[in-house]
Parts: sequence; structure tokens; C-alpha cells
Amino acid sequence: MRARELGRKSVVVGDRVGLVGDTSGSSGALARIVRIEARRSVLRRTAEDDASTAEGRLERVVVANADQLVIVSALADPPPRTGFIDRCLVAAYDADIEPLLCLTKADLAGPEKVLDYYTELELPYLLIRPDSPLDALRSLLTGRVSVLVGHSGVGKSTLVNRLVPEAERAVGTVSAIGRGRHTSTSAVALRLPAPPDAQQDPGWIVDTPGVRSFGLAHVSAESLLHGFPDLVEATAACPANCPHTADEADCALDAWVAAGRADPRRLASYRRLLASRAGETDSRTEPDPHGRPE
Ligand SMILES: Nc1nc2c(ncn2[C@@H]2O[C@H](COP(=O)(O)OP(=O)(O)OP(=O)(O)O)[C@@H](O)[C@H]2O)c(=O)[nH]1
Ligand SMILES: [Mg+2]
Repeated sequence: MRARELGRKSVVVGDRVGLVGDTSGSSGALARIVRIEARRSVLRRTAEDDASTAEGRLERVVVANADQLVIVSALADPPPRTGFIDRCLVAAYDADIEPLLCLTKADLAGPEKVLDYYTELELPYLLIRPDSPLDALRSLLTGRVSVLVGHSGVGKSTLVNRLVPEAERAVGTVSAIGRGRHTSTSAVALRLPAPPDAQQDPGWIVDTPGVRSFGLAHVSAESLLHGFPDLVEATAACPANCPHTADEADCALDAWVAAGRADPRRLASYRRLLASRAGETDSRTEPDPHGRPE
């Protein structure tokens, strides 16, 4: 239990804490959390993008002390949404957490469209199908705290069960395209099994409930750009305090894209996020860059 002296400070998954009392873990034992250690990283999201609304100010800490953000996106059922992946990338760079893209359900559709969109980014990615070996993923997870995020039904818990068989995380059926029922309802950290020969800390994996969107009200307009490393260089030629919006005639991003140095869909995605932060659009109805309805 949490000690009263912690006040309203809440403990989140991934926190390192100080305990007093009976820490034996045996039945009926009682220990108290008396201290939360300084967090190495904090992954946050807001319900909406617009910090001027109550929902936008409602900030949730997804996980503390994560080293790696594993963005889980299915290649089909539900279909991938690069707008969502872009948001996760912004959140990862903002929190100083390394991103890894995990494309699941590779048995149902090919990754070409998604990978094409990210060609200019050195974004590490893995393709996952039900029968694919997980050695590459395991080696990227070893010794680190990794958190899985993604829409409901993309296969996060399925992956966790393959990595940590004794986890027995409930997995669900995808009820409608992009509208999976939320099978997992809380974030859970699980210790990865130690490889038989290794002395190293095997690391931790955090399974989280599916989210519809990844609100970024807590990220400044300037920091949004960090999620778009393929565009950053261009802004050196922008006038001082350039807002980088489409109506800014001198913004250097348009010429950069026109010269073929970045994908126009990436610029469009960045500007949609800027507009969404300014409260101009509803983040939940933003169009998919692949032209699919949500
Ligand atoms: N064809 C195929 N189906 C998969 C794959 N991975 C997961 N599934 C199926 O997708 C469905 C949803 O999987 P879950 O693991 O519950 O998804 P989740 O991301 O944990 O969903 P929430 O807990 O709601 O956020 C299940 O029926 C899985 O069997 C895959 O690689 N290929
Ligand atoms: Mg789940």
C-alpha cells in the first residue's frame, strides 16, 4: 500500500520505490511504499491535443523509467495509421525514449506502404507474424524497460504472451476495423525471462491498454518537430519564430518538400499535429495519409 506521506503523488507502472514493512511477499504480508525515486523518463499522453480544454489538460503518465517505446501497429485488422505512429514518435523523442516500430499481423498484409512512408527516417522496425521467431525482438528488449503502445487489437498482449509465456495476458478478438474492444484494461510490467546462458538483466516489458489516440497537448509546438527528424534540417532556413504552418509564406518546409528532400505526407502530418494542438481540428477525426477512413 501507499504511505499517506506520499500525499497525492501517485505511483505509476515502472516507478522505482522505497518499501518498508514486510517485503517477503508471503500471503498476508503488508509493505508500504514510502518513497518514489526520481524518474529517468516519463512517457505522457493527454486525452486531447488542445491544452486550452479540460480534456487537453488531463495528462496521464503512461509509464515511468522506460528506455524504449515499442509502437505496435498491425498491418491489417485494424489497418495501420501513420498519423498515430507519428504521434507516438513525437511522444518518444519528447520523453527521450528510443522508438521501435513493431508491425504485427504481417501474415495478413505487407508492410510496403508503411515502410515507404518512413524511408527517410532511420526508424528501427520489426515484422511480426504468429509463427515468426522473436530473437531479433528479444535482443532489442534485453536489459531495458520497454513499453508497448498501440491501438486496441493490434496484438500487444499476444506479443507479451509469446515473450513471457507465464504472463497469461488476456487477448481479445478485433470486433470491427479499428474498433477493437479493449481487452487489456491496465498497464502491467512483466520481467522478461532470462536467457539460459546470460548473466545480464533480461529487462522488462510493459503491456498497456489500447488507445484510440495519443494526445500531445503537453508537447510544445517547437518540440513537435523533434518527431520529424526528416524535416528538422529544413527549418534552419526559416525566418525567426516561423510557426511552420501552411499559411506561413516564408516557411522553408514547403521548398524542402518541393525539392524532393522529404515526403509531402510527412509535412502534411506535421502540420495536422500543429493545427490539432491549436484546437483547429479534432485529433480523433484526422484523415489517414493513406486515404482510409478512420
Ligand atoms: N493474424 C494475426 N492475428 C494476430 C496477430 N497478433 C495478434 N493477433 C490477433 O489479434 C487479436 C487481438 O490481439 P490482442 O493481443 O488482444 O491485442 P491488444 O493489442 O493486446 O488489444 P488491447 O488489449 O485491446 O489493447 C487476437 O485475436 C490475436 O489472436 C498476428 O500476428 N497475426
Ligand atoms: Mg491487450
